[in-house]
Amino acid sequence: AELESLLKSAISNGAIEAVFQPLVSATTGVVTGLEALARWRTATGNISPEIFIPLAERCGLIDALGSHMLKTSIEHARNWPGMALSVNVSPVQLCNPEFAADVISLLQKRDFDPRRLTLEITEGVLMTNPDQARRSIDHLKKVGIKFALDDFGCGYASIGALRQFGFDRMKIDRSLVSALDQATNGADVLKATISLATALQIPVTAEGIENIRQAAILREAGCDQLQGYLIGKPMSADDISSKLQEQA
Ligand code: G
Ligand code: G
Ligand code: MN
Ligand code: NA
Repeated sequence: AELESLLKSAISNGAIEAVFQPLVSATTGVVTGLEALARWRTATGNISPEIFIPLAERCGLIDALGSHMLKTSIEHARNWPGMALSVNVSPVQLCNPEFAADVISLLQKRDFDPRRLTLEITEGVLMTNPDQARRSIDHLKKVGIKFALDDFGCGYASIGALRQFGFDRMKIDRSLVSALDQATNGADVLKATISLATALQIPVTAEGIENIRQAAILREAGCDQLQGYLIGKPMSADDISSKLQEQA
């Protein structure tokens, strides 16, 4: 209960910040987009999003947290013309019937091109509340916002779901990528998954790339976008600005 009230004030006083992780073209290595990730720094250390995101979901703060993240992320992305912006959205937000209209009005107020924005969602919501999820997704897609199915391969989402809900991109979970380092048939499963998505004309991002061998396998298997510590860790907005300057 104490953490809950700390979180509440952290959201309103700006103690929750966005860091950004580069998304690069698999063929050229050029940064084409940035994924915003929430960070909570306190006087006694950082609290992981693995703790405070589920807490926010449980105690009704996720809509406020999500809208804070979207606002700060687009404020920063304004300084990065041409870059795509990805923002994670909780299933709880997507099931709120007001979510879509709130996002659209926020983008309008801040004059941010909806075609630059991708919302990353995990598969859970597609099973628990498919009707509301579909309504929110359809509404947001109409104005040009894109959707990525996050963490693909660590749960039950099927390639069918990708298509049914109109996802624009699939993100291969980093557990599948790290499995490439073991002597199993991990590479075959990955390649088959990527070919299926590619056959449906759904582009694939590989997450959690930590070494050049993984990068080579995934590029070869048809991923058009790579992400991970090898390419770039999540960074402050200032560090991203410098990185983009170098590439320009
Ligand atoms: O950044 P890190 O890898 O520590 O994130 C841990 C988890 O928290 C990931 O599953 C990530 O998607 C999630 N996460 C990070 N930032 C946000 C956010 O702004 N909103 C939501 N819903 N999840 C986030
Ligand atoms: O669930 P989602 O894919 O949004 O989670 C993103 C999380 O993964 C972030 O917390 C980020 O810090 C973490 N992450 C990003 N790249 C890597 C990587 O190469 N290795 C590991 N272990 N974690 C990563
Ligand atoms: Mn994500
Ligand atoms: Na992920």
